[in-house]
Amino acid sequence: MIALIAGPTKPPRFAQGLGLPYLAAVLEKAGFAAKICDLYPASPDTDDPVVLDERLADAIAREQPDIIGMTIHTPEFRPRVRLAKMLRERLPRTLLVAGGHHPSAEPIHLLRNSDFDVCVIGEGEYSLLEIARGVAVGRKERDADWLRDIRGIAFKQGNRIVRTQPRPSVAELDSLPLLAHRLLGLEHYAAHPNLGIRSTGIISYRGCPRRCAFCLNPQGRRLRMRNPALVVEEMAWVAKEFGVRGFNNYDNLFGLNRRHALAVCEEIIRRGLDVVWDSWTAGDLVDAELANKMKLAGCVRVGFGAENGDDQVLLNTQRGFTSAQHQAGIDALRTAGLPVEVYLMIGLPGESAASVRRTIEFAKRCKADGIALGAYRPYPGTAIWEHPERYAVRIVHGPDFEAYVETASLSRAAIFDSVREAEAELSHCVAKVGILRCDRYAWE
Ligand code: B12
Ligand code: SF4
Repeated sequence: MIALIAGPTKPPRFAQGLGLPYLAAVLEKAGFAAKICDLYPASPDTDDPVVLDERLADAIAREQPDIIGMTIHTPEFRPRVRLAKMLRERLPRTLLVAGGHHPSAEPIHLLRNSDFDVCVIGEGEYSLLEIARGVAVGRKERDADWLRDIRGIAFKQGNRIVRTQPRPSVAELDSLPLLAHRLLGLEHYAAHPNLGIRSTGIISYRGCPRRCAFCLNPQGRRLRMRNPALVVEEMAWVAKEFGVRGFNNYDNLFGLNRRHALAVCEEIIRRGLDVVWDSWTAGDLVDAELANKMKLAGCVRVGFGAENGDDQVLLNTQRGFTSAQHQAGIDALRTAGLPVEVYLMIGLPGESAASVRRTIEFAKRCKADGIALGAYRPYPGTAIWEHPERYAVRIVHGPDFEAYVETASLSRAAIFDSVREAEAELSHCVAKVGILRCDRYAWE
């Protein structure tokens, strides 16, 4: 059996990633038993994350899995390494495999500093399947040479770390089996605040050719589209099979391929599907036609990663659009009757008091239904993390990939003050303003 863990939380929880259901579907199709552990075992007596992890580790250990796969996002580095240690203590011979954004960015460091045996880099479906096949034929030695034949991984071999050849991303998304939603137990999730009902994710394509300097995307640059009819068929199947009519569209940017996005909307409309969904897009991608089709197809909320209101900061960040383009997109969506929530980050390359002012003015005039503000946090594997000097920022590193950025003219304190001042000023003129990320680390 293969146990798969994403960031486990106590219920109620309203969103779940699609990485594990995709991995589990491929494993099951090949005949392996898989289990997804996304929620902690019922523990009404405690909220202590260490105790919850202990209980999860106990529950998994009872099942004696052959492999445990775990998703790691960078901010979750410390608790996931702790959980891996608990699992290793209970299951000395089980292969521990890490995947997702953090292992894709820092596989060598993770293997050197944790109990994980293998890191899967990039999309994990076929690397994990090959690992499972190897374990199934008795290749259980955790540091054995057989892992060398598997592309797209790094693994421990004695004191050395071996990194294999990169694996090309999944070419034919339509060949992937139906998502293993069944293993998530969708009935245990709460209503999604954006939709007002229970929901799950949906993806119509993978990959992103853009090069935002703060982004690491394990899906790679190559755009791969799913057949729109199959995307909509999946939505219909989820609604029928699990009674879930809400969908969070996890396309990196809905509308990146305009014809494809229109085709997805048109197919939902043609089939008369009774679904609601939210999505993320950018200003240069939506116009009146697409916005109207999205509305007709059941879209009820759009998130905009505008990031900043200053065009030079956007240019420095290689974001690929201007604030005027964003405004045009927001206008098109709102005219179509779609609420728009704009996400803004302060502290990107080139940020100054003047650019913060422009961001606040943009937030005031853009007429978004909600504004979410945050202080930019750099992540490993991104261009800014790798080459801060090229972006004229200073990265201050703490333990476990905790880090912050200072620009030539804004210190950490000034960036925090700017976020708070922006929130205070905007709360007078925008219906919904919130701070998404603006916390000091324990070591600061
Ligand atoms: C849905 C989602 C969530 C959901 C569910 C998360 C979960 N635990 O599954 C919720 C809302 C809970 C969430 C929370 C957080 N998230 Co989130 N989330 C997303 C989102 C929008 C979609 C993820 C998804 O389903 N993608 C589609 C699937 C198919 O791709 P995938 O997840 O990358 O999985 C593939 C590969 O990565 C790999 N893989 C992934 N896991 C594993 C595991 C194994 C064993 C293997 C072999 C392979 C493998 O194979 C998969 C299939 O090809 C992404 C943005 C995005 N567009 O990806 C952000 C994103 C992943 N989240 C992010 C972050 C930072 C967080 C939080 C830490 C935020 C916070 N500060 O609290 C928390 C952490 C939660 C947690 N406990 O783990 C960042 C990660 C950045 C980074 N460098 O680490 C992203 C990229 C958003 C961003 N740009 O900032 N998130
Ligand atoms: S942040 Fe930029 S590069 Fe990353 S997925 Fe979104 S648009 Fe693409």
